Amino acid sequence: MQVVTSDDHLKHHALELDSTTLIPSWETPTRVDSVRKALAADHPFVAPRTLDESLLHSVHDADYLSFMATVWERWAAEERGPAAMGVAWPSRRMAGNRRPTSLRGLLGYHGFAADCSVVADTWAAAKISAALAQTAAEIVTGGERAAFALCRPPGHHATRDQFGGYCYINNAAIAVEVLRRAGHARVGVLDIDYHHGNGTQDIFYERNDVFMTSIHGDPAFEFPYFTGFADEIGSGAGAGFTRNEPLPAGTEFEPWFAALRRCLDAIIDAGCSAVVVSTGVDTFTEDPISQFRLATDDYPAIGQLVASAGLPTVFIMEGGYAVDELGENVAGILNGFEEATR
Ligand code: SP5
Ligand code: ZN
Repeated sequence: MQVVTSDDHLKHHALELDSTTLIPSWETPTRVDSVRKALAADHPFVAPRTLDESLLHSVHDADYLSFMATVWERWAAEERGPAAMGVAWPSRRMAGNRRPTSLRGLLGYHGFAADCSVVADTWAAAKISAALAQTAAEIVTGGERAAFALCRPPGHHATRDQFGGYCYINNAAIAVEVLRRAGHARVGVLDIDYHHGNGTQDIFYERNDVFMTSIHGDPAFEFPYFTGFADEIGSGAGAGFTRNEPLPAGTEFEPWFAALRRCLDAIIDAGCSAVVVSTGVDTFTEDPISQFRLATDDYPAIGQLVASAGLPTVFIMEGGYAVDELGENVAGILNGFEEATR
């Protein structure tokens, strides 16, 4: 399977508020090395094509995009330290709809979590990451059965107008848009990252041309805390086109895989003609920030099941923070998929 990858992510490494300490983010540049090392022998690496900026505008609001393009310049001009981040967010008992003009105000308005910040090279890296997703989707619309975008930074937490959860541009949504423009009338999203794909859900919540599914740590105990409950099913034209599978801490492979079957069946039943897999492997038992118990040996079966749907498939890298085993776990999914399609 072609793997779309680039070195342009390397200078992006944000700071995150972990408990009470600002630390170098768990979402590290070394993650890409781990995945490349595990894929190099069996999969060709290809470079990204030029980003089609109109895709960014399909997925994100114009005022968000213009803020993100200039936030670092503004932050540096005010000399406020190594990473730009919010300190206050418009929340339930505030009016909240007025877009601020101050830098601190905008950082709160266009962000939603203190696990995420902007450094000098963040926006450049995020745009290349989106180009990786675009390219993988174009490889698939060009006739390949599947492709993998080794995206970094990840994307599934980024909403129409907010960064957070280590995500700035929603790469999975970019891939969906490429597939939609190429004529796929309805696209399925299978979000298997340990965390709820709140951004992807937000972007497609009122649409019936995208069937969004997510399996994740129950927001009753896990980030992002406020979305991903089973009763979130879409609204308006999109009612019935979102499916959430929140699962308890300590979930083992068998119940997790049963949820995956339900999600894939729902995507097939909805008549989707292509699928985007938000491929997080922070479901791994040794992941340092997560609480599911999948083993390295479990990942090939995931790829096999996805392949059984018989659909053109775009795999997008999301989370996974056990860096030493990250590559092997991703390779398990991709190799399982390929073995099933051979
Ligand atoms: C793409 C993705 O997987 N984003 C995940 C963002 C989760 N951020 C909140 C993590 C909180 C981690 N606290 C763990 C404490 C361990 N010492
Ligand atoms: Zn995650």
